[in-house]
Amino acid sequence: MSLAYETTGYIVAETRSTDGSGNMTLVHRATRADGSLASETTTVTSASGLSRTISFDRDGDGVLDEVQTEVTVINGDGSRTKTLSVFDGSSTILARREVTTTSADGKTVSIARDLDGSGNTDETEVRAWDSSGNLTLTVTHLNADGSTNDEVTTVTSASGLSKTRQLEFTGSGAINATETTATSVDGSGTRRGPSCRADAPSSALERRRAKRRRPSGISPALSRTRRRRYSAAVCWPAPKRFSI
Ligand SMILES: [Ca+2]
Repeated sequence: MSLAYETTGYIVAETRSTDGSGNMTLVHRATRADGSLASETTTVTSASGLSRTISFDRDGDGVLDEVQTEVTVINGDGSRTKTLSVFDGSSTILARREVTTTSADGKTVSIARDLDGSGNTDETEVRAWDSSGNLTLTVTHLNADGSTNDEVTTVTSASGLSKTRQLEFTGSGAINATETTATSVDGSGTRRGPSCRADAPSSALERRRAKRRRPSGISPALSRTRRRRYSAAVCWPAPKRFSI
């Protein structure tokens, strides 16, 4: 047990204990000057270290407000899958869940997020490094039926000097805009770009979604001026110049 004073004026005590099976319990208690409990956090870690439960009583009323569980499974191929679940204080109502799978070589990380505890995956994120160290990051938002709503893919070179971002916001798979950022290597550190190319919206759905991204200056027409304005709308942050 250790005692310490927090800047808030609470007295903080940490208690560690280990049961016969090797499971470790860490209790973190903050008490007020009058001895009443301000908050308490209990962390139970399994002997293997692969499973952990954290219980929060944030206001010290003796009733749990949130329970988090984190379970890691080592798969047959050497990859690891970690599932983080956040529940209400009763441990029964799921608030959100995140499942992260890391490949054995650590070069691919896939995350599936259920942002509202509905049981469906709302967002996926995949980070993949190739043998040269280039990183491809793909963030996909899913509809309730599991289909793709929109997707942004960002490729960053190993040097970090170039970045390409592709936006797809209809779920069709067709890229709606490509933004590239490059930094020169001439020694002066001059940064060029970003430049952005946005393809003209091909459907009413794309036009609506583009309009939602930035309400002004949207036009589905193909005139050069209007395509520039469309690029300005879909490329975010707004680029300084366009290549159309
Ligand atoms: Ca409470």
